Amino acid sequence: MVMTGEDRVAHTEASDFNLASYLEEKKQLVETALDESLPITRPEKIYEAMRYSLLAGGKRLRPILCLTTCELMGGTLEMSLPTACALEMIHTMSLIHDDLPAMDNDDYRRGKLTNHKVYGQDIAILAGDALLSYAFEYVARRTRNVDLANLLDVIARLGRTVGAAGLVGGQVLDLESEGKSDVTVETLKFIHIHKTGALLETSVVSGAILAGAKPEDIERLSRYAQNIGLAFQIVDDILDITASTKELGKTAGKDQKAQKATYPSLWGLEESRKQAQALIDDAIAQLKPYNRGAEPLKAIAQFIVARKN
Ligand code: GRG
Repeated sequence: MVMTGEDRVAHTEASDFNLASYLEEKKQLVETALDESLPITRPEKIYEAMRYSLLAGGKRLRPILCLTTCELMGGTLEMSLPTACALEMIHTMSLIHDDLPAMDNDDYRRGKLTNHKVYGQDIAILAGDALLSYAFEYVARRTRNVDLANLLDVIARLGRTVGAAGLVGGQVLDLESEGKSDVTVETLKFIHIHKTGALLETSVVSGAILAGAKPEDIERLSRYAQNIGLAFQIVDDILDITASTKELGKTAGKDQKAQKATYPSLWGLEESRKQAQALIDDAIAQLKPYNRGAEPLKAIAQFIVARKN
């Protein structure tokens, strides 16, 4: 019998683990922490713009991954929650900038008007900048009970992830590839590893580092994350074709309109789905030594291919 993505998620739930309630519980923790992280002060406009996008919903996958790996490696919430919030601040800033007319030019994100549509491009750029710098301040000032060398490692990894070696580099190659008909799978992989995979990998690995995980565990979790990162983007490309604007909370069908090379445009939908599932199977194989402790990471990997937005 061939299992669909949703069958696989249900299968995980049948094995005693309820992903939906796990995600909901962690999401609530993150929502409350994010809300408390950023009170409005003077000049009110910039804090309001930052909060508008930071508290606009979203799956909160990156912070949840960080909390989950920290817990798996024996760490506590006070060790990982500030980094989890910082990951969401960085992710949110990247969405604000990605939506700008100079980049992907979208009017909707997470089912709401984009930041620049509400506050104007000037404030949207500044809100992104302010969220990015606050993320680093927040990790450095709020993290508790973490070995300082490990904390420094996490801060360095966050810096590398957002810069030219990560999100910015991936975005530049993405912009350069738009409208080109000769984009190779290798270039596409480079774009997605940097634009999407890097932050997901840092989310997974930073939780483990904060908990003081051993190098072999960090290596294993890195491989898990690289696989789910690429699968996440393949599914994103598929959803851009198959899901509606309402389901996505952002404009659907944009890749084709912008003549973007995507996995489905190179491989077709069916092969793209197969490739995403193969990556998820590889990711799950990395979790074998952790037995039942790895149920959440396993279920999250399955959720990534089964998701509808
Ligand atoms: C980081 C300095 C700096 C600049 C940003 C714009 C840019 C450079 C990079 C683009 C990064 C980007 C938007 C990548 C796409 C990642 C992606 C698949 C986003 C969707 O993530 P979900 O589905 O969204 O987790 P939610 O809304 O659920 O959080």
